[in-house]
Amino acid sequence: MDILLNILNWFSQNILQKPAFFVGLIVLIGYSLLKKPWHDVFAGFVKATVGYMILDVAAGGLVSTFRPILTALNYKFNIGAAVIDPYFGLTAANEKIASEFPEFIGIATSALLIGFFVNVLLVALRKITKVRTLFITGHIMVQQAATITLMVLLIPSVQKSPLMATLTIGVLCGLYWAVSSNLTVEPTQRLTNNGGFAIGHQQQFAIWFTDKIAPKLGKKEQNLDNIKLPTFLNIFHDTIVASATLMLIFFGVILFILGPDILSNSKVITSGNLYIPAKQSFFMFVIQTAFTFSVYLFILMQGVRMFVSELTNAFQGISNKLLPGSFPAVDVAASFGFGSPNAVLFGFVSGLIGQLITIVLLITFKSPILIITGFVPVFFDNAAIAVFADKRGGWKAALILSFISGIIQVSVGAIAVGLLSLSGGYHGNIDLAVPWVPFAYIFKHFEIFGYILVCLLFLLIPQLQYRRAKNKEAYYLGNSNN
Ligand code: ASC
Repeated sequence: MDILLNILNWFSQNILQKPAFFVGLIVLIGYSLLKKPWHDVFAGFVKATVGYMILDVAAGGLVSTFRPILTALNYKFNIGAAVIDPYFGLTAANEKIASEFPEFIGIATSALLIGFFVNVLLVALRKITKVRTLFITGHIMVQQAATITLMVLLIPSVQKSPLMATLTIGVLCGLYWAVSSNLTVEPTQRLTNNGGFAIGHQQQFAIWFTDKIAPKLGKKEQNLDNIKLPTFLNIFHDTIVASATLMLIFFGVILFILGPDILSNSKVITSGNLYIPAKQSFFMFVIQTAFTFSVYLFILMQGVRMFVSELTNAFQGISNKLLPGSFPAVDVAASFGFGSPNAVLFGFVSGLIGQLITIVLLITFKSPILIITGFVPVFFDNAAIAVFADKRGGWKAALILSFISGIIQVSVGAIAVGLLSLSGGYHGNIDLAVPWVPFAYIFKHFEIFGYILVCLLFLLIPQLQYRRAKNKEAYYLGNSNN
């Protein structure tokens, strides 16, 4: 038993929570099953792992450069509030568990493993469950397991025993990972022209909704690539030019409002890459910071291209031989390389405006809970929503849906902070607003029956998806017309 536990722990810490190696391992297994020569198997493993590590570098760089700017804005305007960002949310959730439920420390990690195996089981039984996707984004699973732990602990009977808590949380996480990513199969196949992967991140419900509603909000022909710009504005069809210019205006204004004193104050900027080297002019610092955005965006796309192409080829081995008709559900950034490149920026800016307006409203109406924009949700969620929306309903759909998402992230984030009595932060990503905050209310009011109800709802969703699929055989192939 001990040996088994040690193996599971090793797997969880070194593979499951390190998605680069997880993706590498899947490629290795996939190519081996396809009976590729060993040197191709090795090359695929290296390219997929390194590609994912490149994506990590870029995502980490974006987060560590731009998150402190938002924190500094909070300092300048003296808003003592919760930051909606999964890393702040993870810290806040862990602190709350440590102070109020000390005997439950560490259960989120065991729940994570249970959740993963529940997901594998649901895919293995896909003929019955209709679930086709395996969620493999480990760093996200860690964050979500912590937040979901707090939600499930709203149920008094779960608070009685750590074992009961671990099982209930694990099963619920597994159901969410499997079912939510399964919802993104068709939207992602449409976006990527049958790219062979799904999304396993923090906005699967939002992507499904976007894919359904976007065609009603605008015309797909009027997408961001097709917009006719006056000749000189054509330079903005280039992502590097567009992102650098936009960020120069956008963060330029914010950085000038903050000024060099705050930005070089080590008490305010406590983490990340952002600091003003003593000899650099503030003006040049602003330009450099804004351009850094384009650098990371470019790196991100490069990494995505590398690992996605290996993963999609290799997964054919797994979906032909091991788990027929299954898809890997990966980081949402993988979708950024498809559709219009400018949709990423467009969604970010539109979502941010939605968030800022809502924050001003919270302040104006003297809300007891204030929220501060966190970089991860406002960028990754809204960029993804715009990419999917633009593909199906053009720029209008992208604008409207990422704007609404910004409003929901802040307003429902504030409700979550109150409900879970958190201090310092909340997870903030769109799925952790809707449907998760309503679910948390259901747990609070209907207790264990509420829990059972939510589990049943999760089991029902793929059944409905299957029933509505026009072509049942193609359902397992992720046919984009379904
Ligand atoms: C998240 C999160 C990250 C980023 C990254 C995007 O939600 O926690 O680190 O998005 O996964 O590529």
